[in-house]
Amino acid sequence: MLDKILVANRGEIACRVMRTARRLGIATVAVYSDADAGALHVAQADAAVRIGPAAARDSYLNAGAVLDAARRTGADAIHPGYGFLSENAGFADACAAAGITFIGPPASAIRAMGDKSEAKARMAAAGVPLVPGYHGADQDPATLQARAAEIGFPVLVKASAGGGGKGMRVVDDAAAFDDALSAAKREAAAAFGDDRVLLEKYLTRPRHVEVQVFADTQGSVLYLFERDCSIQRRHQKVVEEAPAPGLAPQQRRAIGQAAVAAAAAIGYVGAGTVEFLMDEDGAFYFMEMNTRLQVEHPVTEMITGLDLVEWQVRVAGGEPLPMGQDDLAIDGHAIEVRLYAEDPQAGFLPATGTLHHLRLPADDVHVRVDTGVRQGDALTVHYDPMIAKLIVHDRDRLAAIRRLRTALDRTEVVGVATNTGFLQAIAAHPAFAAADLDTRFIERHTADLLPDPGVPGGPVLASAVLGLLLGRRRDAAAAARLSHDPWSPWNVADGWRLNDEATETLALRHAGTVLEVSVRYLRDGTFRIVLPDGAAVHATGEIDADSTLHAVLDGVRGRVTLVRRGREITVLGHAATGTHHFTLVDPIAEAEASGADAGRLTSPMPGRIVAVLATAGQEVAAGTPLVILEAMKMEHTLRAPADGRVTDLPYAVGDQVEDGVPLIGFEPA
Ligand code: MV4
Repeated sequence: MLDKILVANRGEIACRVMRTARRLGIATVAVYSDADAGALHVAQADAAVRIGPAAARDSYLNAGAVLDAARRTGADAIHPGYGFLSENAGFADACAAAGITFIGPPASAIRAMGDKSEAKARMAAAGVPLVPGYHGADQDPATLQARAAEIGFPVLVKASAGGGGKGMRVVDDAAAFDDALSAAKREAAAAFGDDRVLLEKYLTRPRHVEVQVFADTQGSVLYLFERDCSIQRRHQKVVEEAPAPGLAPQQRRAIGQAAVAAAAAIGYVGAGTVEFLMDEDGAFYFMEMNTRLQVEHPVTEMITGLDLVEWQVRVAGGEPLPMGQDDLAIDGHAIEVRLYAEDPQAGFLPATGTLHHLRLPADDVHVRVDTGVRQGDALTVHYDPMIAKLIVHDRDRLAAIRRLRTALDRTEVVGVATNTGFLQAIAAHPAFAAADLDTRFIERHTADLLPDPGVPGGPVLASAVLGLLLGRRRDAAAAARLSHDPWSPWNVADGWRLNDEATETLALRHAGTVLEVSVRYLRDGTFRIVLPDGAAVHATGEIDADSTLHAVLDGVRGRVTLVRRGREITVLGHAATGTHHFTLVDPIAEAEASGADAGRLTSPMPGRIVAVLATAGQEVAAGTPLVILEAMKMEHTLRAPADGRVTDLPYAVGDQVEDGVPLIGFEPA
């Protein structure tokens, strides 16, 4: 058994690995960048070593620094988690050379699965089903055209050096093939420096079904059943579940055995995932193999009752697999969703900020929350914007969906935009309940999943206003207690006026719309709020210590979480009401702010300029794309905020820019 494991990762996976290590009585070493000095995974480790500045390339991707930390702390093993160095064959070799156990597969297996074409060739040789296609070395356009015709259109042209959906092009008929091939080769050459392509039959409604495999150093290989990860956005998984809905036992055995054959063919050791495309007719085809523990491994743990990190540790320590294939069985159904700091209403742009309010569902027999953050933590652009994974389990899929909806209802985040509402919409969607899944689920149901935020209903707006008024009253009372004259009338915030009840007009901004309400302070200390549509609401209530607003609106008692920070008010209700952010409009503060950056378009995060689409002096219409920034593995297009003229473009393609730097000078018309 290993003695001390250094976890070469951060966030929820680092906390998760250390949780198992502690349970097994193994010492843990965390590594951290300057941005993570106060992070949860550092606090939970027995020892911690700083490995560099915030940027991942200088810290968590710095193999030398990680190995040095292992040597300095006497760690006899390194767990890479996922991402970062987890599929870096050179790092696996370096660990071996340093006499440190790499908790993962041999470097040779990582290399074998790293090249997509080589991987497919080896899978074909091992009898693992591949999508009908052509992976040959002859790249003559005439040959490719002929092979495409044999495959039958529609055909997918894929960059051999590509992956993750990059460099793919669908060709619907023979007439379009030549142009599409030329474009695909140009893109592949530009993106990967290698213009080789492969051809495949295009599956029009595939599901992404992956199989968890495990192999030990004595040659045993098992499958731990499958996961359906079809609900993805831009090749980023959003919802994962186990087992895959609707598979017959024979199919389950067949895809499991195919995955075992794939792992055995490359001499695999440790935890691995073999990804397949499953067609509507139930046929499955090898897509790729991931030589690491996956983000979504908890759903497999929940249906098998196993701890996959414990298996990793034991296998890395030379032990045989703890169970045989016939000992494994599926119990119930599990679903995982990834709670991200991103703004679905802004094209899922990663969100940064501070987690001023963070309330996640409590763990119980049906709910597991894996997280690496705490209330008060800052989320930066340096790393993946994951806040937590919510994993639920129950006896069957519909019961698990109900658990998921409840868990999402109990998820409250204020301080950064999140995808909570988007996840709730998926969990509530009839197509999800019907397991009508394929990789274009989100694309097909976008209108339902991303409705316009719209103007919030009366109770939500009234609650926000009531929260503001009660907060002001509480702040005034606190100030009075601190002042030299607690009973001074200047310390009262009840709008008292001689001979009449006071009234006040408030303006709140919600999703870009300013909502005006008027408030009448009634003699009994309650309020009469008139909403923008003219409806009047009698309101009273109180806010308790944990930000719960107990409101009585027109005699109806209700409860929402209400978080106020200065002029920002967030109302978090149930799925039906969702989360609504309001900003109290302060005309003076807004006038000061708007003068500062009018017409400047600044970089939303550190990144690299990949396109400049305008020239200084050019007149453009509102919404015209001007600059494209690449950051966080995504492209972000900065557009003209209004009709006007571009006055300055200080950066060129290829320039690295920091967060907040002005990228475009712009004069509104
Ligand atoms: C395909 C396909 C349809 N037909 N191959 C996308 C990324 C890479 N893993 C393979 N991908 C696909 N390959 C054939 N012959 C559709 C996809 C695909 C996809 C696959 C799995 C999960 C999400 C996806 C999203 C878009 C396209």
